Amino acid sequence: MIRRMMPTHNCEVLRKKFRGCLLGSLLGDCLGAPFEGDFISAGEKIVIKNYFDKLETPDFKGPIKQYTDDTAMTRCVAKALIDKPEPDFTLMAKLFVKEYFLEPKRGYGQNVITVFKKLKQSRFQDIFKPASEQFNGSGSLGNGGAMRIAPLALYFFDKDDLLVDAATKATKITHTHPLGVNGALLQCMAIQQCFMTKHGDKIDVHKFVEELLHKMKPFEYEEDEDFEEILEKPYREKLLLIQNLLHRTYENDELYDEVLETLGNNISALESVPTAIYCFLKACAETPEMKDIFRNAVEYAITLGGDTDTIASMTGAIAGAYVGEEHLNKNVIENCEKHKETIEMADNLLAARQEETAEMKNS
Ligand code: R7I
Ligand code: MG
Ligand code: MG
Repeated sequence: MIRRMMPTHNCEVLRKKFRGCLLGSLLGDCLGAPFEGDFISAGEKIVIKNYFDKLETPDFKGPIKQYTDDTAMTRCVAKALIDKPEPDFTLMAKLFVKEYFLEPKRGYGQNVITVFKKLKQSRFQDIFKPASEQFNGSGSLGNGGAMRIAPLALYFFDKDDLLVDAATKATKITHTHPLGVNGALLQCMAIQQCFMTKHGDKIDVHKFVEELLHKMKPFEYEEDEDFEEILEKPYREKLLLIQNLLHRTYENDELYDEVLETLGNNISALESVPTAIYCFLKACAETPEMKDIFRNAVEYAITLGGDTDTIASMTGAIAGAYVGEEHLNKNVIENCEKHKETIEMADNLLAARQEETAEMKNS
């Protein structure tokens, strides 16, 4: 039985972690976007390292790094919670659709656009129906649910049941495939665990994975003892692979290839959420100084290539919830689109959460 320590974060720490998580998600998206779909060669890894070094140089100002659909949708989730502290998923669906038609060229997934169009045409009558019709009725298994889930993980950080329910519904507006939903749940739990870690404490990476394995159990098929049926536990299998990878002492090139082969780097939730978790844990295991963990995690995520904006964004949300705003580079933040609005949004989300808690106590 894994017992979770409740954090006794003071207001200052809460604010740092809310900001760290949402800024982390924004930075990963903005920095990863230029490399989306790329295969990263050894030479390009150096280019990415130099790119980070340059952005971290005090007063360096390049063209503002633009965010993509990952951030556009994350902002909608946060806005829905800020406007209606009792989660309103119809409002969330309306915000997704409004945002998409306002700025359709943010690199949305090919198929999710059909969902937006159907939602609009049906006037949001049944907000889960269009998504359930995707891919001949099996629903999308893309990472679009997981990539935008961070605000919910923050908002319900100490309310497990509400978090699971809300994250499931928020995901099912566009992704009803169990792999799409469970990917979002796993991402939520990774953020939540980072959030719950006492500020400044080191993470035990193996315990971190153990805890995720334990929490994912109710959402994946169980062994049928009578019939010895094949277990279907894809996310837990990925978590076991992460445990193995964290024990590896290979040279980096070999390890890199193994990460790509076993965890993956593509647009499906199964081959991107565990990868993001690994990027974070690898950085934790290998980085002595707290101040370097965020950069090392996000830089590594981008060097994996493939769905770089999304994997870096999910890595950034996890790492940012752990280290807090103070360990994200100020100059990098200032080079990203809507960074000020993101800080404001994090503060408003925290305020909404605190108001909701106060109301619950008074009722
Ligand atoms: O999941 P989704 O929102 O896409 C997110 C990705 C991120 O990388 C963003 O940065 C952006 O680039 O897109 O959008 P969907 O359209 O639901 O899914 C994305 C893609 O995954 C689809 O276009 C399909 O190619 C693939 N896909 C599937 N393919 C086969 N069978 C998703 N579900 C399935 C499936 O069930
Ligand atoms: Mg994107
Ligand atoms: Mg992407």
